[in-house]
Amino acid sequence: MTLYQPFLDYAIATLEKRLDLAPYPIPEGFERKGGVMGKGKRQEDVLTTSYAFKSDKLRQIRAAHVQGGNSLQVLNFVIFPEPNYNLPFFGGDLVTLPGGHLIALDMQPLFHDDPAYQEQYTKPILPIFSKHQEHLEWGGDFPEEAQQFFSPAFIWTRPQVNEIVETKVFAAFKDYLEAYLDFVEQAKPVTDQEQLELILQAQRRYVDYRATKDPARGMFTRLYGSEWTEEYIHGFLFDLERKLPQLITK
Ligand code: DBV
Repeated sequence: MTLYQPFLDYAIATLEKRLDLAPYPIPEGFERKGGVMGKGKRQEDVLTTSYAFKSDKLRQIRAAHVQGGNSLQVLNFVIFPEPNYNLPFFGGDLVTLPGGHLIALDMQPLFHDDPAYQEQYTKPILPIFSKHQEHLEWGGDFPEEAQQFFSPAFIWTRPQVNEIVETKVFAAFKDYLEAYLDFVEQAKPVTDQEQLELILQAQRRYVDYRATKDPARGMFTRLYGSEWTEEYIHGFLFDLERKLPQLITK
């Protein structure tokens, strides 16, 4: 059992329990990909597996799970709502590298500086945030241009030991996912044309940023080459632009 497998199992079980899930297509060749990292004695087999679902309100729920031994484990788990809901994105980036763990967990807002938006989607989770933040020290610097994509309830931490990931981070992950699904349950479709345009614009900005700045690009390119990597990023991990034609005519 690798470090983030319980997170993935919990997420899928919870989604199945709380939503009417349907499969979301994973392009051929991207469901499962093996590779090798490092050289000689340090050589490690690395396996990347992908998971994807949708529901009536959630356009794409997807996970990328990278398993490459003790010093390379990643679970990147993101939920992209249908663009006729003002729901935030659920964003989890759980990363273990030779230098240690790096954990990002948030409900990433569409509208960063909008008090009404924060009232709706940040205020209700502040108690959960405070409870977990107590056990998870702030992780320090992160890219300034990324700040606009995070909420005031952003959990960002670099735990020193596996045990913190297995206990405190896992507890936060569970609470955030449950709270997110509460938001999904309550969400009502937006019909105002102007609002719809703002939502789509905000979704595109977010997805474009993440596709362009994907911090995993280097790792994937070393493992699987740049052709596979670019297709994985634009055709699966952050695929909104490719799906726009279908969305607009819906
Ligand atoms: N990150 C992804 C995807 C990954 C992934 C799809 C499938 O978006 C993994 C894999 N994240 C990943 C890896 C690293 C990070 C780091 C492998 C380490 C990169 C390295 O050090 O070589 C949050 N993830 C990070 C960092 C941040 C995030 C801030 C540190 C990168 C840095 O300091 O430059 N999550 C990430 C992020 C956003 C987000 C930038 C922006 C909206 O939601």
